[in-house]
Amino acid sequence: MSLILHGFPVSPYVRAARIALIEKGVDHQFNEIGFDDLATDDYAKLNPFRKMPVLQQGAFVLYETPAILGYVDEAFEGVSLQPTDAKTRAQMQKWIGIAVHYLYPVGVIQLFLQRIMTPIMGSEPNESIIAESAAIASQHLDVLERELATPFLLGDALSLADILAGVMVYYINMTQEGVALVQARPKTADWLAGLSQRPSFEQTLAGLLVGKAQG
Ligand SMILES: N[C@@H](CCC(=O)N[C@@H](CS)C(=O)NCC(=O)O)C(=O)O
Repeated sequence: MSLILHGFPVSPYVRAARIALIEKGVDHQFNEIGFDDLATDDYAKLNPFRKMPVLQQGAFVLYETPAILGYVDEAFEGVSLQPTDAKTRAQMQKWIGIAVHYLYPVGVIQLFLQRIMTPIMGSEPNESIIAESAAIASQHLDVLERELATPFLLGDALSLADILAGVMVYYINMTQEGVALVQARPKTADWLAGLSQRPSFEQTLAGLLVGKAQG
């Protein structure tokens, strides 16, 4: 049964799902859609909340990125992207929650959107949103620096937590403010450098963002 991932490549959630599919070695098709497509009746049938990504496997349609990541890991052969013991698994869920509830709304939706995407769309960034969000992102990255194991968030093995949190920090690190924050935190900088060099991260950098990193 063919597997299709629908999404716009700049979206960090879409990128995380693509990275998981690549890390897992799952054969799939990436259907690139734009934000206008989210408003169509057809898209509402795939995701009534009109967000991306959506994973489609025949009649099986799945939205919500953490659910997609878990399904990709559990439904297919290949290296496991989730720990098995209860405590480490709970830590993985914790980092997925941190990515969704803290890193994304501040570091991506405010800092990255204003500093990187707003100029790409031809507008002036809002410097006060940038200053405020960079200050809060700094606190988020302090937690990461304090709790990060090496070489991955949970220790020896790449997990779904690295993929989702890693994509968010990758985008924060594209901004000039974010580069300074990451470079001031050596464990975070090493972790992100390691992830960024993986083929899955390299292959999923959206064309629109190539050459836009400010570091
Ligand atoms: N809870 C959703 C969030 C996904 C999400 O916010 N995607 C953004 C792109 S990064 C989106 O679809 N935005 C479209 C919109 O808000 O209109 C998930 O886990 O997949």
